[in-house]
Order: sequence, then structure tokens, then C-alpha cells
Amino acid sequence: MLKETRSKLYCTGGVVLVLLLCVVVALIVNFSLDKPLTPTWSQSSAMVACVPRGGTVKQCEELGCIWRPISDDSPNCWFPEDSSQNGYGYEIKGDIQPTPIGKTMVLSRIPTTPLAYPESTPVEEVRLEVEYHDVNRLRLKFTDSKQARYEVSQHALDIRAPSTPPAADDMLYEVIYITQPQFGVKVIRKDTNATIFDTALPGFTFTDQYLQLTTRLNSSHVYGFGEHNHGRYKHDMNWRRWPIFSRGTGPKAEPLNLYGHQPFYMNIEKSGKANGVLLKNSNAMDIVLQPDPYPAISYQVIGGVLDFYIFLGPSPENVVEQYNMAIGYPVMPPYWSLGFQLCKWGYNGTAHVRDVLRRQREANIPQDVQYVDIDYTYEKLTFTYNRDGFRDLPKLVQELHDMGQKLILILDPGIGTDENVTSRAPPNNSYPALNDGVRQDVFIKNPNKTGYLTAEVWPGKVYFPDYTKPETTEWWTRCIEDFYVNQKVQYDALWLDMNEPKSFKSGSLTGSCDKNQWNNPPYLPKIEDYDKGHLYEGTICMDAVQDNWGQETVHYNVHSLYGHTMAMASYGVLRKLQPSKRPLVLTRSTFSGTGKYAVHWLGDNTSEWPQLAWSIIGMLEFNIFGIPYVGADICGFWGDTTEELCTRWMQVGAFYPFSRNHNAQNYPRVDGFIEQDPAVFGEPFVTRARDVLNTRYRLLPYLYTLFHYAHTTGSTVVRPLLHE
Ligand code: MIG
Repeated sequence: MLKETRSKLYCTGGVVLVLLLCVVVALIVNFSLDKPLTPTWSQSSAMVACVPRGGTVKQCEELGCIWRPISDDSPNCWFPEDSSQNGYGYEIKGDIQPTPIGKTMVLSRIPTTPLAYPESTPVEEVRLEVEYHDVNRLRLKFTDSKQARYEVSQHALDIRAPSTPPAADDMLYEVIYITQPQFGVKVIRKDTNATIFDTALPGFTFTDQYLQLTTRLNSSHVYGFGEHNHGRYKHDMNWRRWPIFSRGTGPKAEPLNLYGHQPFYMNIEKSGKANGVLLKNSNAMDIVLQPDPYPAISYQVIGGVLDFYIFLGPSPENVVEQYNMAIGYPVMPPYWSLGFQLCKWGYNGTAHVRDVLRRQREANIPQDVQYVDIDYTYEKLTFTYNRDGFRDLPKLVQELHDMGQKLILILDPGIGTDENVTSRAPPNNSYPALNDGVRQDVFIKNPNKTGYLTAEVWPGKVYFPDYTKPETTEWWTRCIEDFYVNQKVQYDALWLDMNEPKSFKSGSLTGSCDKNQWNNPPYLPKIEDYDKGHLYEGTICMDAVQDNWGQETVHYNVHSLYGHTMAMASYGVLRKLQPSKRPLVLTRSTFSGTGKYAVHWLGDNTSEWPQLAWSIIGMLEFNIFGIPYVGADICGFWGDTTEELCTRWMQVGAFYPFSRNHNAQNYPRVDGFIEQDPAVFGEPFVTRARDVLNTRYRLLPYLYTLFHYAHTTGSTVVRPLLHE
């Protein structure tokens, strides 16, 4: 009886918590309305780019297309809308063939279709495979019918197809094929007769390094795509362009690509039913949104295959559940990790950390977790700790454990190679992480495969481990075990940073990246610094070589999988190291499916008011990306916070699934930004922070229950009102 009452209470509490979060969201998110841009020509359907972005009038006319600039983000050159004679794109060749779980067909390119990038070889025959995975899930996969192309490895993301299809009568959808004036495929929701995915438009393009597909939507209510700072939750469809490609950069007002690669959106149809679509693809891309009356999404992708998974809900929660079931349910976080957490970059030693801990305790601020940032390392070398301020790090961990608290440790992937430093590394004046790594051949290779690519991060020159290689996981396991067991730093969880991967010097330190198809692709999505004309800004050369689980490939293809593969490897090590405990891995860079292995924070924000509002949107989005354990750095990372901002941020952040106050040092200023742990401000801040954290702690059982549901059914932990 008692048990039953309690579980009922938990449920009610869960709803209360959800509603509470909804209120916060409703208060802060500004739901402005879409104002459609008036089309400038007699447009009777969605418009499709003939040149993805930019271009000139002359080029456009030579292609036989129409020049109509609309906005800064929109394409300027369009396929003519009346393509009744020949069509633009592909036509179906031969019959549609049945397969055990769907249909397959060959599409051949209509040779008169203009190509914006003739240097990118067109794929003359594309195969479309349609797979019915479940009553509410199907897959549309466009590939080269003649030869294998790069595609996301099953090792990185394994979405299993069933061996038999669902019963046709039970399927929520039907798929129809349009043959004139060019090929198109439509997915229709049977009960409302709504078309939810519709490529029956001119301009489907499939070339070696430029792929384009436009799909008309049932409505302009679009959510998701990441990782970006979106500024509002429901997308502004007025020709906004969102680049996707992992980049080590924090949220700003500009439409930039951030840390993760999340090509997933949700659309709320006119009937109120919801559908979600994943494009399983790890290459750089632009997403272009177009407004009513013909809402549509254009994918402009520079590699891989066009592999769509469509989820039919019908409720928004169902969509997220079905998406999570496909990519893997989110990890179940340990209970302690729902407590309040404290971090700062710039603690100058364990004494400093002890001071901070002591003052929270004296102020009665509940705190479950303490972090140490890169300050603890010896000269920034991963898997070392310095014998100056941090000489008794193992003892600090012990003290934390004695007080029932936990320690989370930062790990950067870049392995330092500067001999002057590595030859003095404690404890043995050597650096096994590097030496063993070289012996095991685990690092990303130079373009010509002679030697390893040298990048620059905190330790100076570094090599980046190639986590797409099985040997690398073995080596990584030994490094992590050594630090835990032999060096006795018995941390409770790992925090993975700089794993986009981020390099301070773009390209390579031992020479520039060659000018070639990988570093300078024919089409460069509008990523941060695209005006530099290359793809490797802030990271390594795109023609560096990775193992890709035995199917060797260029970094160009697997770049956005770096954080994901590092998280997979790290999750595996923790499971092995502490088999009776739930691993917690906090990662900056993510991909579709990372939530099965790791959790996420929203990166390097700034102590400014708009950032507080933006964090709520980011949090909601990661809940639909399958990473519900998410939060932003409370009180802001860069800059000096203010007491007022920090108070309000503590009050919002107390309801983040991941509640951590974290703050940057002002590198290279050694004194850093002002401290912003709750106790440091004194009264009345302390009382306010304590009160709201106590509210969080009172609600923890409900929060924990919501995570249980997320982990077992794929539901969200924080959700907007529209899900309710
Ligand atoms: O170049 O480790 O996002 O949380 O404090 C900055 C230092 C490197 C970025 C992380 C941030 C962390 C910081 N890191």
C-alpha cells in the first residue's frame, strides 16, 4: 500500500515538476509569430535553390535558373518553377521492386538538370531504399546505386531494421511516388491524409560533394536541429540558414554551428499531430528553412548519403520516444548527479578548492559535486596531476568522499607531445599516454599517412586520439585505469572537453592544409568563419586520416563524430572500472545517439541576461535530441557575473536537469573573473540560493523518476507546454 501511494506521489510530483519547468519556459521564451516574406514572383510551391548560396546573376542565368535574392540567408538563384517539359533532378528508372521490409528503386539523373558545382561528380544512378521499420517509423535512404559511399558507421550509430515489416493495416503512414515532371517521394499520415514529408519538387541533387534535398512540410511549426543558439524554440522559418558541423565555440546571438551535430527536427502538423525526422549523416551541411505558405526544409549536405528516419508520433512525446528508441535510450544518471554541482576554471590548488567547499558548507548550500578543471594537470597534460597546488589531489577526493560528495575530473583528448614537458611529467618523468599511444598507433594521421597530425591545444603540440579505431579504446582504457588505480585519483565521473576536436591553430602545426576537395570543398556551408574559404577553421585538416573501424576515411567525413566516439570509449571504460556504478560522462560535443553514453552541458556561455533565456531553449532542444540531462553554466562562464544575474540564474538553474555553477578564469589573467559560487556573495544571495536549491532537492525523487522514464521509454525530462 505504502509503496503504491509513494509511486503515485512520484508521478504527481513528476507532473508538478514538468509544469513548473513549463512555467519557467513560458515566462522566458518569447514566442513571436512568423511573418511570411512575400514571395517576389508568382510562386505556387516551395522554392528550390539552383545555387545553394551566393552566386552571381551571370552564373544563375547560365544555369538556366532564376535570380531572385530574398534575404541574406536565402539562396539567390532558383530552379524555374514550371518544369513541365523535362523536370530537374532524377526520374525513376525501371520498376519499383519489393524488398522484405519495403521497396527499392533506381533513380537516374535527368541529364539536362543544371549543376551548380560541375567539379563535384554527379551520381547518375541513385538508389532509394524505403524500409518500413514499425507502424510509426520508416526509413528513406538515398545512396549511390553503383558504388559504396561514406556513410555513418554502424559502430557509431546502430539503428536496427526489423527483419519483417509491420502489418500494413497498422501502419500510420503510406508512401507514394511521384514520377512527373521529376521523381519525388511523399509520406502521408493515413488518418488525417496529411503529407508530412514531400520531395516532389525540382532540384534533388546527388553529387560526390554536394547533395541537396528539399522537403515540403505540413506546417511551419518546426523545432530542433542543432547544435545552435536558436534564440527562440519554435523556428523562425523566414529563410533562416543553420549550419551543422561540430565546432568548439560557445553560444552567441549569431546563427553559428556549435559543439554538436544534431540533424533532427520535429514538426507539429496542422492537426496537432507531430512527426520527427532524423537525417543520419555526419557531414557538414546547411539547413535552410522557408516560410508559409509553402513551409519547407532544404538540406544542403557536402557528403555521405541521404538517410532519413521518419517518426510519426503522433504526440510530440511519442516522437521523442520513438526517436530515442531508434538511437538508444538516454543513460540513467546516478542519483547524486542530480544534486547541485560546483566548478571553476582557475582554482590554483586543492587549498583553494577546500576553501570553496568549506564556505558552501558553512553557508548551508547543498552541494553534491565538486569539479577540478585543467588546473589540476601537470603542464596541461591529460592523465597527470601537478605536484604544486594539486599534489594532494587524491587526498582531496578522499575528503570529498568522506563528506558524501563526489569529484568530477576534466579530460581533454589532445595528448601533449612536447618532449621538454613530457620528459618531466609526474610521477615517473615520462608520459606513457603518449608513448603507448604511439606504440599502439592510436592517433589521427597526417593526410599522407606519414606520422600523426600535430594540432595545438592547452599542452601545446598535441596528437588527437582516433576513437574510430578499436585499439584506441584499449589504450584509452589503460590510460584512464592508470590514473584511477595507480595514480589513485579516484574520481566519480568524467568531463570531456575540447572534443569537436578543437585546435587553437587551424589545420596542422607542421604545414598548412593542402588546398583540395576536402579542405576547400566545392560548397562550403555557412559555418563559423566560412568566409575564410575552408572547412578546418578551429580544428584539424579535413584530409587527415582516420580508421573509421577499418573503413579508412578522411576527417572530413567523421569530424562531427569525434566527441561522440570519445564519449562511447569513455563510457565503456567507466563501466569496466566501476562495474557496480552507473557511468557518468559529460561531453561537450555530441552526435545523434550520444545520449546513450553521455550527458551534455551547453558550453561556454557569457554572464549576460540574454544567455540565461537562451539556455532554456538549448535545454529543451537537447531533450528532444535524446540527451535530457543537460544544463548551462549557471551564472555564466565568461565574464564577471553580477549578484542580480547570478541570483536569477541560480533560480532558473535549480530546475535544469544538470545544475552546475561554472565559471571561467580570465586567461591569461591569473586572478580570473570574480568568483561566483553561491557562498561567496554573502546575504541575501545565500538565502535565496539555498532556498531554491532546497526546493530542487525536495523535488529530486520526481526528477529521478522522470529520468527513469527517459531511460526506459525515451520520454523527455524537461518539455515545453506543447508536449502536454
Ligand atoms: O579553452 O578547461 O567549455 O568549461 O572550463 C577553454 C577550461 C577550455 C572549455 C570548457 C570550459 C572549461 C575550459 N575549456
